[in-house]
Amino acid sequence: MQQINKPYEGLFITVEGGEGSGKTSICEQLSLTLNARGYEVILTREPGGSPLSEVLRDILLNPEKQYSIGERAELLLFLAARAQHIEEQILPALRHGKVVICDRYNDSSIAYQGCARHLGKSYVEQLCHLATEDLAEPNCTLFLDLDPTIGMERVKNLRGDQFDRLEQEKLQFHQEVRQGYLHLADEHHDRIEVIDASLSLEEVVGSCLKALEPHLTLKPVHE
Ligand code: T5A
Repeated sequence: MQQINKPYEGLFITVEGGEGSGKTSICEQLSLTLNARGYEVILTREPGGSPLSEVLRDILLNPEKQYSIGERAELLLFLAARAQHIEEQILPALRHGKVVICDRYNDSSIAYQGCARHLGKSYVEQLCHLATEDLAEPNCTLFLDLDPTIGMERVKNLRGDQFDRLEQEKLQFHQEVRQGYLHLADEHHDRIEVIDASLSLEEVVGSCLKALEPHLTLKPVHE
């Protein structure tokens, strides 16, 4: 298969982190700020972001155990959701020169399925390449680093005991997710910015904008 190197003009930003690390809040704030600065921004999420991918999201996150999902099936479902998302949403937006902010992407699969589920980092990386054909590689990834105890406490304060299927995993699982991310950040320090997510939301937004500044070389659509 022909590999195309960055066949688009847009800017691809991904936001990563454990449960309750503040990704959704940060993605919304960044979208508002960049929009106000004249960029055309698409805010999207994984799993999800396209009609099929949202159906797969429901299957993957549903805490009611009407069916079991094995570890490999879980990985492949996340990747199927991503393959459709990239084709239908991410790539067209990047080709139109837009800024795409995506709440989770390949690094989530590597940290959760590769590291915390122990499927193996390089095995998951290879399957991520297969699913995305390397068509869109993030220009910058913001990893919101937070102690999982604090993250789960935030989720609990927000939603009570209504945890989704992955949030129901033990603390050890979430600690392994964090370690997985930290290894990735070490390995890809040119792409992944580690952001201290224990600070106030305002401060975290500030750190994220500072990290993004060097990448904001696109010409704003409106001044
Ligand atoms: N997954 C996903 C995989 O296993 N493999 C994959 O390949 C992919 C793509 C997705 C799940 O799927 C897994 C990972 C996840 O388990 P999701 O619903 O998208 O599930 O869940 P999360 O992405 O984890 O989102 P959460 O809702 O759990 O948390 P967020 O988005 O990180 O946090 P947010 O912004 O909703 O904030 C949570 C609470 O904290 C507060 C907010 O106001 C909110 O109440 N908050 C702060 N409080 C204090 N200080 C701050 N700095 C705060 N920032 C936010």
